[in-house]
Amino acid sequence: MNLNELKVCSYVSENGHGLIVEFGDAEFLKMQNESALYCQELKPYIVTSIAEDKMKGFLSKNKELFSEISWFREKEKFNYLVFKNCFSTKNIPPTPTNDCPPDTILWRTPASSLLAAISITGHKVASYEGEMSGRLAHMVMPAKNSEASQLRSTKQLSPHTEVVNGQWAEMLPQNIGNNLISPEIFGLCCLRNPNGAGTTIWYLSDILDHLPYSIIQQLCKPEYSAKSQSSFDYNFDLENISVISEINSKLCIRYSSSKLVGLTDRASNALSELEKHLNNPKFTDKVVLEPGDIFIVNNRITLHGRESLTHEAKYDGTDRWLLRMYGFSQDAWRKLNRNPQMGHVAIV
Ligand SMILES: O=C(O)CCC(=O)C(=O)O
Ligand SMILES: [Fe+2]
Repeated sequence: MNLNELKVCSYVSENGHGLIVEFGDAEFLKMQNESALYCQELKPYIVTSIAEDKMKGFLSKNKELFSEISWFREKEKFNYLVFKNCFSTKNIPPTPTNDCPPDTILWRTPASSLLAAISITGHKVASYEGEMSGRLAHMVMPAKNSEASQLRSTKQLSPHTEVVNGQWAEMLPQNIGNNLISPEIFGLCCLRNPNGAGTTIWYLSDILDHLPYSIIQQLCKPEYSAKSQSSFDYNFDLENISVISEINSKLCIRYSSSKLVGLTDRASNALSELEKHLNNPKFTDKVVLEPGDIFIVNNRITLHGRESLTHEAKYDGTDRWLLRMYGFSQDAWRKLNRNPQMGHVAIV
């Protein structure tokens, strides 16, 4: 293949909420040599810069598209991006059956392209020490380590934002010590999805358009508290927070039906109204990720979940398999209290 001829096309999704970017040949991001040298769990920023340079090389030929991607979160024109055919799916190892990464470097090219895609949108990847031992790439697949993890990894996931109990970085001063900050975006990379299980999505714009103004006002009051999502090893309570806030003239949302509660009757009532809205199939959208896809989601204006995997999980290496990573704005990343040895791991 002559890389100069690599075609990249893009279009807006049917629902108008996503920008789809399709690479003409998935072999463009050859990372075999680099991935033998650098593990993204140990040197993620080196792997990111190599992979990002390659991806940028193709995308930057189309200035308009490149600008759309790099201003994706700030512009809020789209809730999500899908990069299709972003890596080769020829040599994908068997899907792991517990939360640990497979013992092979073959999954590193997909991981590198996820790093590159997050970086091209202007975000730094980072993880939390208190979640899955600080691993950068979270394995998302049916796991059978224990009954609890089996249930958690296969059940239908109701609408949530990632790290609902994290602060919004803009609201914190510098050097904030041990605060948990939530990522502005997150990315999923699909290695396998044999039955086409969908990632469900809900939009803040629909919530603002369809809930009564009095309910939105109530959701803006700091009368809620949130707990850690179940993938965290420890619980961190974040108290007296709002569900919806205006930051720099933009509205944003945090939500989880199980981890976020109202502290007053009026607050709980507003959450019930929001939940009713979210349960309406009319306002539930979904994206079915295919192997080779990367899905980047604006975690401030989008809620996400997942269809159930309970009836399809086989634990035989063929199950659905995604990688998940978090992306932080430069501001948030600078405010994270990071491990001096592992600069990408936030300490809380
Ligand atoms: O499996 C999916 O499609 C989404 C999973 C999810 O919400 C997550 O990993 O945070
Ligand atoms: Fe999630």
